[in-house]
Amino acid sequence: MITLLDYGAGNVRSVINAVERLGGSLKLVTRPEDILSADKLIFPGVGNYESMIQILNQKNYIEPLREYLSADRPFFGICLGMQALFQGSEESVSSNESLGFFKGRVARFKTDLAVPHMGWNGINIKQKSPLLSGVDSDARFYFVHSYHLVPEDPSVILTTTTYDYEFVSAVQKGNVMGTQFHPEKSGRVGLQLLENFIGTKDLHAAGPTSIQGAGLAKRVIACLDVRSNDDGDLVVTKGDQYDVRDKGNVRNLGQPVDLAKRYYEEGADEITFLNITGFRDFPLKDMPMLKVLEETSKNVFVPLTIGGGIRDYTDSNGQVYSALDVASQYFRSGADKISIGSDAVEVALAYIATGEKTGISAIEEISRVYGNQAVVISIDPKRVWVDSPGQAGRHHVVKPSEPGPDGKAYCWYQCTVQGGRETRDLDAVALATACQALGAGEILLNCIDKDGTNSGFDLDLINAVRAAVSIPVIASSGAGCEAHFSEVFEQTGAEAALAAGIFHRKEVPIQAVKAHLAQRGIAVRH
Ligand code: 1PR
Repeated sequence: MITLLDYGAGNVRSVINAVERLGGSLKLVTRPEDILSADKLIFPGVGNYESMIQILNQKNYIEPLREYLSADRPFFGICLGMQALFQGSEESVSSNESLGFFKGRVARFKTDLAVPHMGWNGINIKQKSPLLSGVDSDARFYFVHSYHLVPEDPSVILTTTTYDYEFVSAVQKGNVMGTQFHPEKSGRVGLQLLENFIGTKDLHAAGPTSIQGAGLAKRVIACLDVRSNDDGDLVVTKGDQYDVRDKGNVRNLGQPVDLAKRYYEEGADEITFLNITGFRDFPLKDMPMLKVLEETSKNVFVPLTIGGGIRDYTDSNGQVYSALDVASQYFRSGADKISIGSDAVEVALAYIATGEKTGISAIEEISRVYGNQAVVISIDPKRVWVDSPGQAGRHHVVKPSEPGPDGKAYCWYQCTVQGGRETRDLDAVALATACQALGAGEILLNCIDKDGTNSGFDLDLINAVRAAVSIPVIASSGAGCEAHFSEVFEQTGAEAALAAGIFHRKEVPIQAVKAHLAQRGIAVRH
């Protein structure tokens, strides 16, 4: 029996699903006594260190956890759950006590690379531990974090990982261990690691070793635009420049749960669902979408993002729901990240106008509770062509290699809301910058002009936004062949590339994209 410590934030459903997939039975900690009666304890943590430690203190979990750990009983901390084992974090400003089982602290990444460190990275193994049995040297795991461990005692280091510099990515002392990466989100190899923890009686490491691992991979993401068709069935659809109707009917390219499972099996590094009519239908009434997430997360062990309709909402009875309520429901149903489109534009406009953070916008509230890494901003810009940069006013202008209509040489990228139906006086670079300042952790950068055209990503747009922010950027819209992926990774700093149409229509399999990237010397996860 596995006992799971759920302190109420983040996506514990993924861990539950992974343990159940491995045939394990699971019990949740609901009282401090449950900790001491556990046979094996898993502590998954996502989000903010400070709020995690606060909750552990409020629930009186600190003392029983210390007692459990000091008796060398099997413990597996994931991400924040591992960080809690140390004496404190730069993320925490209060004097709340952490577990202090290991000496050392948790520090923020100091790098010019994008932070959070997000994606599939390798591990350099330093101890012969049964936890890592069956893990190949070229294995990659899913990381998502802005802070990393700085242990005082080098003998507790189980693995390190390189992100600009080498940092400690897993620790172990006796039966107590933890990983910065998320095994429950790391596909087959992650399940192997969890199985090792669950199924191995003696987990003690058998001495030092030195096995060099792989480096960070570029991510290939499959995107599923989901909406109800005219018969009321929830289907995966796909637009041409956001027009999802063909001869008047909503295109139906398959069932969301089936397609997500297919892409997971074919090697997608992440799956993104966009509930494209979420701006007009209240998502918490749209239970099928929550079901889609629940079902998908039972079979798909890579990160899931969900977007559409994340905003404050008042229903017909006057009941008020905050964007945080909507997001929380999505996280409980199996999402690892949420994506905000229309609401982010309105919030950014207000922030730019006043220069003040309200502290209650969707971006701020959700990132405060679930962490920046859980908040993606989906940008839906359209090109506006001008003769000269001066005609674009204060907007960020680029000079694309090909001129636009009527020979106009410059363009800026105007933000839209409601799936491109309305425009706002805001450009994509300004939106991305404002959202980062408000606490967003990643940018999903679409381009309406390119969407569904199979003509390649908009490299000018991606370069402009990438240069303006220090959070990861996902290039999206226009992928038509394998070479478009190498082009975007070779000519821009995008951390990930997303495609929809070519995968749905089976024109280019995900494996073919990855094989092509590997051939070009671009690191990918196989
Ligand atoms: O505004 O917070 O409710 O979120 C709505 C979300 O739905 C936004 O993320 C917005 O991008 C998305 N959306 C709204 N309408 C459409 C539409 O197509 N009519 N889909 C839409 C946008 C997503 C793209 C697409 C890529 C790749 N499509 O990410 O998947 O362009 O396509 P391709 O590879 O076939 O070129 P809110």
